[in-house]
Amino acid sequence: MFSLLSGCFEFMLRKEELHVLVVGLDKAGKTTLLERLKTLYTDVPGLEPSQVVPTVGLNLAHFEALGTPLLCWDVGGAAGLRSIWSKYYGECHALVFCVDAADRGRLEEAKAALDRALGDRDLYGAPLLVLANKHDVEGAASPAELAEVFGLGRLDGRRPSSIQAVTARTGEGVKPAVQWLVENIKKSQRPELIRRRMLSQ
Ligand code: G3D
Ligand code: MG
Repeated sequence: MFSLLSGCFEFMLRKEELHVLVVGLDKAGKTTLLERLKTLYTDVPGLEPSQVVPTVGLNLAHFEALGTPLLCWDVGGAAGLRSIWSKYYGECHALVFCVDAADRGRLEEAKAALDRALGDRDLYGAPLLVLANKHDVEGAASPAELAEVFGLGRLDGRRPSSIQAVTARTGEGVKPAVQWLVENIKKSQRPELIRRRMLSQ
């Protein structure tokens, strides 16, 4: 009886893990970002950028930030793999869309991939964080430029969104981005929505 009660108590006090899906075109820097998250937030350093290889399956980063456990997935971004993204939409609390801001030649392709993702109703209400990665490269597009290209101002008010410059290779800008994610997921209706969906299954 005691173990049952203590088990229930532990369950009630357990901190909810936030699930963040990281997508974007191939070579945008998603895996480098995940490895940087491990280095910044855990005792086990992630891979150095030179050790990162193109993603075929799925990469995971599990860490705690601002007292909150987070699980980030990075799904491959090559054209043939993008159809897999939607399999994870229903389970994620937020979407991170990673962009190679230095590759202006692929911004329209990135916009098309982002538009397709945002049109999926399984992502309803999920906060969107667009990362303008490779900020270290001279001439990389600024967050303001990307916001213009992606038309982020037109998003409906039920989806909190932000666009932030980061350098996944060095970790610059990553901690403020994680802070935005944690704060905005908690403020959003998404945790409650996912909880209800899980209970009804
Ligand atoms: P992906 O997982 O989105 O496909 P990767 O992308 O993490 O594999 O990164 C693709 C390439 O971009 C890698 O270079 C990686 O080092 C580089 N990259 C990632 N983040 C940054 C960054 O912040 N700045 C710069 N300058 N480069 C970055 P290679 O040469 O291995 O292809
Ligand atoms: Mg990858």
